[in-house]
Amino acid sequence: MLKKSLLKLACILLSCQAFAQIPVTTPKAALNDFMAQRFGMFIHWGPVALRGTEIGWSRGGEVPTGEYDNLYKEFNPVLFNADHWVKAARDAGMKYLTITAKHHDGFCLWPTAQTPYNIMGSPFKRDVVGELAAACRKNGIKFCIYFTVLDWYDADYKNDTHKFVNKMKAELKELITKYHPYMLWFDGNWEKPWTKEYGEEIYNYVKSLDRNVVVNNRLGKGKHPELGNGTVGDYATPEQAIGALNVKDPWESCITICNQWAWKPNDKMKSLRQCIETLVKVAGGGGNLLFNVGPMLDGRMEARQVARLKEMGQWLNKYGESIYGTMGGPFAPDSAMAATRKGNKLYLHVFSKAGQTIHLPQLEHLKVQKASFLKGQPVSFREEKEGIVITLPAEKPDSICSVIALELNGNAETLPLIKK
Ligand code: FHN
Repeated sequence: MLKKSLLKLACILLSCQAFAQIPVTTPKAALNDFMAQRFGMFIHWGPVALRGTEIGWSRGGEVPTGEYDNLYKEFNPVLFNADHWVKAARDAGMKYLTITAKHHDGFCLWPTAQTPYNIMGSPFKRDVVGELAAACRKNGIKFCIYFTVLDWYDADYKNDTHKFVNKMKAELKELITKYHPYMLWFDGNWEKPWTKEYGEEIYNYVKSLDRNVVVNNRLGKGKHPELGNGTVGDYATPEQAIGALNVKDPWESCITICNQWAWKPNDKMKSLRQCIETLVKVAGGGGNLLFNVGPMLDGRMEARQVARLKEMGQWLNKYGESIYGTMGGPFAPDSAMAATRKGNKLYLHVFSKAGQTIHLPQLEHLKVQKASFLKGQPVSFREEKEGIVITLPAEKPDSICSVIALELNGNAETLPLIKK
């Protein structure tokens, strides 16, 4: 009797929820899992690689519109090998990979039924999105998709946005049901045709197809680096910048390894120091880093970019414990160091700029019990009234970023943010 009435009550509650249209959101567990990944690969690629100019933005500029829109007829990147791209991500210590399935130029890297302007219309005739999804699954990398809501190729985007949004839903249904992305990276929300209401409509549609897929904050009309008014989506996306220290809201900085998002011959590439300091400062702020490479017109990634990523992976092989699955803070990153924490460990990432002595404020209710380089020698420290003084040896383990692990007498994640 009781079981029957409980079942009846559950049905009533469920129908109330449906009736009340309580917005469906991404489960916290899915977002926490995403933030624990810390480091992903962003890939901007398409027929524009034939010209080495910026994807989308060079259409009608450096590349006349008519020429740009016909590049796909020459696009035949025969050296494309999804396993090689995924290996480059894995060797870098990256845990997820995000491909521009469709950028603002409207070209689709998968065999969509919604427009002939897709990879099957090129001499290449291979499902790039599908091959990458399979390679990611095979190699334990989480597969993610970049999808623009802004489309400079499809006239319906401006002239019949309602029809355009229905086409977008059909494209998203193909992408979600065929490739099961872990995360969706929307983009292009700043132009007039797009509204917050369209963003909410697409977010709810995506959630109806996959409740757990993580969605960035570029479906609404809010600002990218924060979650606030106008936001539609799960996490903030500061761009080409290290996000502000924030351990409350999820966020991910997207930054290029070179200057351009898409491949550019002889583009300036970041030094290893810049790459490692960027990753460490983002993690120290509590965020993820989505680090972008632009593959070449023949389908290969530049050897120098792959080599740089591999060097980042070698650093992470040694010190990844202080990056993956950690919480940012409790101090804001600065030019000398960045801090992360996990359980009773507080990790100090000390850049070569730091002097021989590090001064930290008191850690509120916690004390340092032990200090050593991560997987290395003990480090001398003393607790004073004003705070903690750490004396570094002249020789540090790493010329770019040495990691000190402070073992505390309690959970470091309980510390509030502390001004240094
Ligand atoms: O216009 C795009 C740009 O091409 C690139 O895709 C970046 C990546 O975050 N997003 C837009 C600029 O904010």
